[in-house]
Amino acid sequence: MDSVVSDAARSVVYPFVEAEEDLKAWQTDRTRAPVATKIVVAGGFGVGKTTLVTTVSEITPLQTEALMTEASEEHDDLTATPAKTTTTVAMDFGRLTLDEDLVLYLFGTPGQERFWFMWDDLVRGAIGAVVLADTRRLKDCFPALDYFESCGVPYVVAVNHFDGSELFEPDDVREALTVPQHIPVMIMDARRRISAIETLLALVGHALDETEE
Ligand SMILES: Nc1nc2c(ncn2[C@@H]2O[C@H](COP(=O)(O)OP(=O)(O)OP(=O)(O)O)[C@@H](O)[C@H]2O)c(=O)[nH]1
Ligand SMILES: [Mg+2]
Repeated sequence: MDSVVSDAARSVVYPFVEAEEDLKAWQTDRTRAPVATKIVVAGGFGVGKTTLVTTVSEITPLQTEALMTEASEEHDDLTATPAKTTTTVAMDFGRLTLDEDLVLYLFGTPGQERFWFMWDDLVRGAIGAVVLADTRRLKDCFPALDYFESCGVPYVVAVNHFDGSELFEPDDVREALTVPQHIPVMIMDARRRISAIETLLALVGHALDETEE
């Protein structure tokens, strides 16, 4: 399978590698088994988690979408996403080969509060998480930020920019959410593959930085 990683992107995935001659033999051995990494995509209700996993997955993603009915009207605010008809009730699952020896397994969390009890299981063994945010409902991502801060899993904040919503600078979002300086904050579009892959690369780079310490 062709690698989706450009030379520039490779420097994000392998940030410590300066030049080819500095590589150890095991690093250039392309016959070894790929490293499988688990990444979690979290965030508030309807922020675009399922969309992101579906956009980047090279396999048909596993989805657990259930039709939304009038029964959940009082709980699930659809003002920002009126076209939304389904919601994730367990998880999303997809796979992305970043390089011949680096495979990401993506797990999307359910967004609704009543399913948060599943997060501990979904997050077990993950190298990091993408916390998706929507600037029209920033407070919805606080539980995810708190969760990853408290359990020490590296995370990045990705604003999924919805058409028609005001476009903010990453620094404005960082300030509004009081995200520490060393944590990447980016603006992206969960419907665009390149944009979503850039977000995942930023997370992998950040997770490597964090585990290096
Ligand atoms: N305009 C726009 N719509 C988007 C974007 N991302 C997602 N959507 C739409 O927003 C809705 C919500 O997307 P989902 O991917 O289901 O959100 P989710 O976070 O998985 O939702 P839950 O699992 O129910 O919490 C869907 O109708 C998507 O088509 C985006 O970047 N721009
Ligand atoms: Mg979903």
